[in-house]
Amino acid sequence: MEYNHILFSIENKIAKITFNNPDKLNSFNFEMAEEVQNALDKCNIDENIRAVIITGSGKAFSAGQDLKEAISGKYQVEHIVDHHYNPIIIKIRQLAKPVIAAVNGVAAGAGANIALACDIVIANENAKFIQAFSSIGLIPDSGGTYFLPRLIGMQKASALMMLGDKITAEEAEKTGMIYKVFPENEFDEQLMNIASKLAKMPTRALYLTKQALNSSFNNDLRIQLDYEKYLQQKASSSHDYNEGVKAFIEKRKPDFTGK
Ligand code: T3D
Repeated sequence: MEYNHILFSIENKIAKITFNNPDKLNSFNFEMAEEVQNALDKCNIDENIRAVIITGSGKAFSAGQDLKEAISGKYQVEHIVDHHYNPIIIKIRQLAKPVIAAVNGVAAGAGANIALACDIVIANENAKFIQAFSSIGLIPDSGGTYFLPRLIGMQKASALMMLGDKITAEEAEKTGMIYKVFPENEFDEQLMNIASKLAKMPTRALYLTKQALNSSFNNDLRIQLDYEKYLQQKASSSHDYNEGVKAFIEKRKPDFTGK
């Protein structure tokens, strides 16, 4: 597929998907949503990729749905949600590699919630997060009502979603909505440090960790313990488990292959 609304690159086992519609703050139209899904599929399949970055070009991460497309009457809202956002969220959660949201600027509406679906969310100090939906008479989608209360608690999630407040990256870090905020001049370097570290880690174990976390809030303790046992057995049959233990005993750095 040719990409006209995103940039896609692979370097040192790290794939980067960049929303690239900066004049409209990287808001999502039909084609862009398809391109993002296609790129996520590539990241999942390509064994050479061991970490994925999602970010935006220009001053925004993403302002969510392109509202001009939304009111054009071309598509039903439910079709947009079904076609654009739900598959993106599922693909991120099922992707067998860690996904980092590098929130370089404002993240609003579905843009904010796509970031929150990622495994690790970091933000530039100038970034802002806005559950912008209530300001235009919509409800939060793209998994917002699933992830946000789990990240920051029901009360704060409910207030942010109803009031549509803009919160800073610093506040987002404080509330546990995101992992870390970095100063603008350090952001790219810190992002690459995290991505490079992840790309050298036991990818399979990271994926199994993600699977455990995906079901953590839906299981009771006994079922989750059983699921951990099942996933741990799988992890222990990997090349990287063998290598990790050998390296520890031999007092050297492990050379993980991701298998
Ligand atoms: O079909 C459905 O709608 C269902 C799906 C819903 C999913 C959703 O994501 S709903 C939520 C949609 N997003 C929003 O409501 C956010 C709208 N944008 C804003 O509130 C503001 O732009 C921001 C707070 C994000 C940033 O403000 P600011 O002052 O930094 O920038 P700006 O001047 O508002 O925007 C710059 C340009 O981007 C401007 O274009 P112009 O006037 O220079 O030609 C603006 O119109 C455009 N832009 C920003 N967001 C969108 C957009 N164009 C289309 N769609 C957008 N979402």
